[in-house]
Amino acid sequence: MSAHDTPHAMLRRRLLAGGAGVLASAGLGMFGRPALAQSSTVEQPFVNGKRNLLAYPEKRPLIVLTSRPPQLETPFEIFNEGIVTPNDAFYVRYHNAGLPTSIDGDKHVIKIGGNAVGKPFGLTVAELRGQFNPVEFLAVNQCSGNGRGLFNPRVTGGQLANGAMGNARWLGVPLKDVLARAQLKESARQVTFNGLDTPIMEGGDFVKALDVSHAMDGEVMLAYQMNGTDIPFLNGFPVKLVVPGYYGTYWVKHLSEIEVIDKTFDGFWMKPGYRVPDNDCACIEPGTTPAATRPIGRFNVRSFITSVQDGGRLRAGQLAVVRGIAFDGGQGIREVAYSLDGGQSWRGAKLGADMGRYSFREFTFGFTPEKGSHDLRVRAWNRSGQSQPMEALWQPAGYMRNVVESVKVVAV
Ligand SMILES: Nc1nc2c(c(=O)[nH]1)N[C@H]1C(S)=C(S)[C@@H](COP(=O)(O)O)O[C@H]1N2
Ligand SMILES: [Mo]
Repeated sequence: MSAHDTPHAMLRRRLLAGGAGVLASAGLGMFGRPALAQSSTVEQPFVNGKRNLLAYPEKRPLIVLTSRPPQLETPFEIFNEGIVTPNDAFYVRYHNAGLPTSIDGDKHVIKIGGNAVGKPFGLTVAELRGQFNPVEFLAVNQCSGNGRGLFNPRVTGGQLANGAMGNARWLGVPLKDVLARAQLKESARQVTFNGLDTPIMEGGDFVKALDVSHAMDGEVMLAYQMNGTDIPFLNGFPVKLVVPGYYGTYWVKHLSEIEVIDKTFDGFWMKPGYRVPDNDCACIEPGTTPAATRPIGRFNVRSFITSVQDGGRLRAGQLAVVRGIAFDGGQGIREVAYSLDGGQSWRGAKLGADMGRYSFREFTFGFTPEKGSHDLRVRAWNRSGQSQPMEALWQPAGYMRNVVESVKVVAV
């Protein structure tokens, strides 16, 4: 696809290719017109929370935070559709506005190099698919700032409710197997990851880094499929780094360059970007400054009711089956408790099938509400006993929210 194509021509080609059942390449008219006809608005659960819903290419209508680059949040009720988040509903997050508009999904090359490899090489996505043994697992991708709009005191940054997360089935190749071909030197300390998107001004290219031991753990994956099909363009087509249990910031999209280096990488998005207070809670008192920071890491424990939302209604005197999801950074969920009285008393919820320790875990509980209002809360524990705070923790970047949320419902 040439740079002269209009957004509409690009979109048409993608749709035509899809119709023929061949998706060798994909293109998006990124700054073309999303489906305005389907536009409507939603009210997010914080002050100044009115947002547009728009359907971008390959997406159903999602909540728009910014349109250039596209930043889209999943409407929360979608998490009640099932344990796997559909591709067309999966949230979208970019930092820089220079997005690729056309990528050949087979010929796209990932360059592997850096000063700590013995043998640099290039790998096409076709080779990635054909020359390695694939692995597949479910894993949650969650933005560090998921729930940032709910911080009190408020903080700057994308004002997200809790829809900047999703659970998908990732198919790809362990990064370890690809790096093995590059002959890492003794000096190897970190591995950096870059994608095709670029900043529109000097500096600020989105590059992330993992320690070599993490990159080589056999779980970090170069994914080329999401939920049994090509990764949607806006989620990183044709290949995305999957870092199970870790915040989405490390899950580099349109992955094009991997470098193994002999020092700790300190590019902007590792330092000062995406750091948390270096203490047990990754939190500080509002208005203070952290004494030291570290790069953000694994998810903490979270749980959500999905079958009814705050302000929702139930039928008085009738059994309500309440459903939800829980997840953590990779230990797996051991227990979910629920409270019908704002957190004063708790009982055990019933856990659904274990779909792997990086996946959402479903839970359910039943109760027959009396007429009036009820403050429902859920709280999860992972297999090492970590849980969620009853009072929200605070930090200046608005990362890692995991308070026990309150869902107030009225039974009528
Ligand atoms: N190339 C590229 N990859 C990226 C980013 C980006 O700006 N550029 N943002 C990261 C962040 S902060 C998040 S939360 C996830 C979001 O993944 P998604 O857009 O597929 O939902 O992508 C990550 N990977
Ligand atoms: Mo993010």
